[in-house]
Amino acid sequence: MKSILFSLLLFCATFTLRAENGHQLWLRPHPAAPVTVVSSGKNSALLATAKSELQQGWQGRAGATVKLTLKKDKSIKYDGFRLSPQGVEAATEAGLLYGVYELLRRQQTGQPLTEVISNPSYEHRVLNHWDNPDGSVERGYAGKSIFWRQDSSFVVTGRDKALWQQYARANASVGINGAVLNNVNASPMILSADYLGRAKAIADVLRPYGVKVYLAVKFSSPALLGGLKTSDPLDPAVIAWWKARTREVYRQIPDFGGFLVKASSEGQPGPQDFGRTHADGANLLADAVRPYGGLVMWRAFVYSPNDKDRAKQAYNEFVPLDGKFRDNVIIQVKNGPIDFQPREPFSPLFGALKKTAVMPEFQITQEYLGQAIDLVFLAPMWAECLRSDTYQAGPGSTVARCTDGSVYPQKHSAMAGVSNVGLDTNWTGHDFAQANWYAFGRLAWNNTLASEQIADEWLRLTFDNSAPPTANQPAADFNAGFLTPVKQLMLASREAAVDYSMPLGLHHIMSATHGHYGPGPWWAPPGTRADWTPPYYHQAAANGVGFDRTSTGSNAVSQYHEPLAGQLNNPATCPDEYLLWFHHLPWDFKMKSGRTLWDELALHYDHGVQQVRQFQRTWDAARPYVDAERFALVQNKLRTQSGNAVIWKDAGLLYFQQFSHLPIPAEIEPPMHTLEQLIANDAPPLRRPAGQP
Ligand code: BDP
Repeated sequence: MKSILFSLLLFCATFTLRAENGHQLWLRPHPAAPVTVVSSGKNSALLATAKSELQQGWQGRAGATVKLTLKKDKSIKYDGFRLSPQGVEAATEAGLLYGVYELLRRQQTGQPLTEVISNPSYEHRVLNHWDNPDGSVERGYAGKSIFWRQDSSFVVTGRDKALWQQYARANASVGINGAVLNNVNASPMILSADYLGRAKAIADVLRPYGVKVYLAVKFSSPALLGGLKTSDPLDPAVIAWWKARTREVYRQIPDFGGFLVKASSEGQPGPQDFGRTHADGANLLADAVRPYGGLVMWRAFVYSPNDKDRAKQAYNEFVPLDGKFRDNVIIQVKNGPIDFQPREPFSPLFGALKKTAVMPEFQITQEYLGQAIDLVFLAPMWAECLRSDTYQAGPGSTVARCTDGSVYPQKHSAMAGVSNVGLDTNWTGHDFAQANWYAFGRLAWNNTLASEQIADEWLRLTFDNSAPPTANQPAADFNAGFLTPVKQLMLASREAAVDYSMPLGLHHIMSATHGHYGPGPWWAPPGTRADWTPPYYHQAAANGVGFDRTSTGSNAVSQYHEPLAGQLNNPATCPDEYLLWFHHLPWDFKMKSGRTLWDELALHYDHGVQQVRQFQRTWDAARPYVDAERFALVQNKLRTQSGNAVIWKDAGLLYFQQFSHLPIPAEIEPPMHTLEQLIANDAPPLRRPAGQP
């Protein structure tokens, strides 16, 4: 009997380990205690979701009763809620659902259930999927699209629906309430009947989780799809076409969120093709969606090859249009003025548009931060941007407060994240990239949340109890043996990535050969647009390195408000992190540390590499607490990251050394490659973990 029991236990343990392929995300099932759920209001789909989540996940007292109460209350905003030991109160059904997820999260992470009011910072918390109609994903590193398929048969299978439901649930559990289903480099076909039909099917699955569907549209759709002679936003036929198409969208998806538009940007058509402004373009679509309560998210990611400093253009184009946009337009602004680099100062558009709603756009998919190979936890990067003081309306006008309605009156507020989700079993390629999806949702809900708390929650939910406790490894060790060191690793990971790739304000020095993964400070194939090549950004020469954006350079610094502009303009007061972003400085420039710029650069590069080595040790020591499958995947990726960090460091140092002619400081690890090797290797892909394309 005993031995049968033992085999059974062993079987269960093995099964538990085998099942940890990461697909459950932070929503791994736990045996639930019985609970009674009492609710006010009619039995809607959202309420049914809330109830079933409670019943599936209840970790509280067996037989407890939880009340879900719909109630208007001045202290509750949007889909916020009041949580108390009795249950959840909210003004909307979505609010009840978010309250339930908060309650379950507290139970699972062992936080007390005191009375709390929680309101979202932003009304709309939206994922942007860069998914193409053929199923490929632009800058996606986790497999094909979960929404669209190559075969274009438009048949919605049971498997599709199951996956969309899991996706919707994951979003709702962290407060995400919108999804743009297709790439900003949009195909006009997205508004055709077949694609709209599939979008409707997706919306139907996402709705019970409070996730609204949006579409990215191509500005020239009236001509390309509608066969009109023009797509001029002021042309009556064009206006009528958008109205009719929008009516059709809402007929299929009555709660459709609205349109996202990339226009007059990177070759995409836009109002400027017709001599019109961004406001003319955005307002055309805003008027079309207005009768249905829809929004237009209009991107400010614009730059042209002729501009002397790409970093300045968005501000130059959009600030003169402040106040000219309809109140259902939100200008979607990337966190930095260039393009999702490992570190950028905040975009000067934040706070500068005072009569126009502005929303931050973050990149969850790690295009410039190691893709699905490197372990990089992005919450600290986003928090750095959100906490930056713009001074635009006096001290304390942080990016967070300038976008969430605290500083400027704005009808709508939102935050967007470019999704890292694909068909991979674990959704995001790297198990730790799930933490970035999670962090985006949590920060969009609360834009002051500490990265430490986000990492803590995510680790507990994603890993706790994943390996059954044994006599040698009791569960109590989890905190000391796993949580504390791995949390440290996560919190240090972004700075490490900056250090081994683009320290001290360097930016855009990656190679395009690897789709922006590896180093390429030399990368400038003949005939390429200068502003797409690294030498445009690092400006390395015998007299120094860095982009001069000071008042005597491109003067991009003047787009920031005082006292920040003055601080950034002076190399003595500019923070080291942004030094080479704003200044071109001699190699022997004396840094705040007393070292020369060259030595400091070398130390940062080396520190990044040493950090990844430390991450490997930390992870190896965490082995007893992690199931074998996820342990091996992360270990393997860290190994690759470690090698590639050395490649980054060697490339940076050896390339810049050609200009500095200075020796590599003796205190750091000497290069393992030659520059010739690295440049020659720029063609084939860098080493990747086994099994990865
Ligand atoms: C860049 C990406 C490109 C996107 C573009 C955008 O490399 O694939 O289309 O951003 O945001 O970072 O529109």
